[in-house]
Amino acid sequence: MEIALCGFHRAGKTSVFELISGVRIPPSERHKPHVAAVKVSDPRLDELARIFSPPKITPVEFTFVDYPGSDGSRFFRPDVLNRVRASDALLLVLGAFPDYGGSKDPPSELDALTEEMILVDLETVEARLARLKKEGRRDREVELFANLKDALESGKRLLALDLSPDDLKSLSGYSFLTLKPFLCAVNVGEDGLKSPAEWEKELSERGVVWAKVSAKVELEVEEIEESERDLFLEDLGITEPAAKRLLRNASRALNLITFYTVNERELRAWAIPEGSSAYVAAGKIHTDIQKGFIKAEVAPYNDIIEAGGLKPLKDQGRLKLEGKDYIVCDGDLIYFRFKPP
Ligand SMILES: Nc1nc2c(ncn2[C@@H]2O[C@H](COP(=O)(O)OP(=O)(O)O)[C@@H](O)[C@H]2O)c(=O)[nH]1
Ligand SMILES: [Mg+2]
Repeated sequence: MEIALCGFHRAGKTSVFELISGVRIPPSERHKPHVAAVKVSDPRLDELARIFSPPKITPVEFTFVDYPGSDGSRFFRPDVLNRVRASDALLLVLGAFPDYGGSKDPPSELDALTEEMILVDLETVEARLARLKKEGRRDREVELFANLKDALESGKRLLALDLSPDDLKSLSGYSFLTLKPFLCAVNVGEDGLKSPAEWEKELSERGVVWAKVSAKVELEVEEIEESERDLFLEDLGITEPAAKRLLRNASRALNLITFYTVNERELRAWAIPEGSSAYVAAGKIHTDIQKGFIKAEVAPYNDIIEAGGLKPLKDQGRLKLEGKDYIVCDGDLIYFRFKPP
């Protein structure tokens, strides 16, 4: 899962990237692109690790990419576009701290970014439509692209359209920006963490998943000695590190659930879209497991904790044996039976 940080120049993208990744970027490196893999902390994985004591524990990882902006109002320039298009999701950084040169109003900032993304997608849609027209086509694809054009022209994200799985599949090669799931990090000043702001309601009413960060201050707090840190955090109204807050929100915004696998070598957490089948989950691990899929032995997390392990659950006959179409639940521990190639 790759997440691209997007936002206007000096909104705080690189600072948020530093917070999430734990990497510190010196001034001489700030104009370069940055990539970091970030492990997602997961209390359930810690609990399972206590039960299974595996030699190796592998949490879910998200890859974050931070692209440098340049002066001027646009972010989605051609050089940035390819990387953003290749990402699975977007983290929109909205500047709202007092020194920020932009609007400082997160909903307007979001609208301005959305408008840019809509224009980029519209260009792709129009080019495709022109081509289809030239070929004299009158099929479903023409109808679909005409619908996309209407939606974009009326200022809608493609994500807001209720596209069928078939349509989504046929659009997957276009990497539309407004079809990518996103969440917002609103970068407020140090006073902004404590007090609720007017824009909060507006963002929430729009169904946007967002979290407040105060990137500069939170980076500074991390430099403070641990023994003194709590006092500062309390003073700022911070109950949880920004990285944790953002990653928790990311899973929600991206509609991801976690399933687990364990063997004598490794306990591992995997993220898949909510609603995925056991077949899709198997493919996440290895195409051989997917191709040779026989059955999935499923133990829900709560059952394992309640029984105190997998063995007692098995002895009580409470392991579920599921087929390819089983819809995986958040927290399932799964053992895949498959025919090796
Ligand atoms: N006062 C204040 N300054 C910030 C905050 N976040 C970022 N900055 C500063 O704003 C400037 C631009 O931040 P940067 O993360 O490089 O923005 P980018 O262009 O979006 O990558 C830097 O000098 C940061 O130190 C903040 O929350 N408060
Ligand atoms: Mg930057």
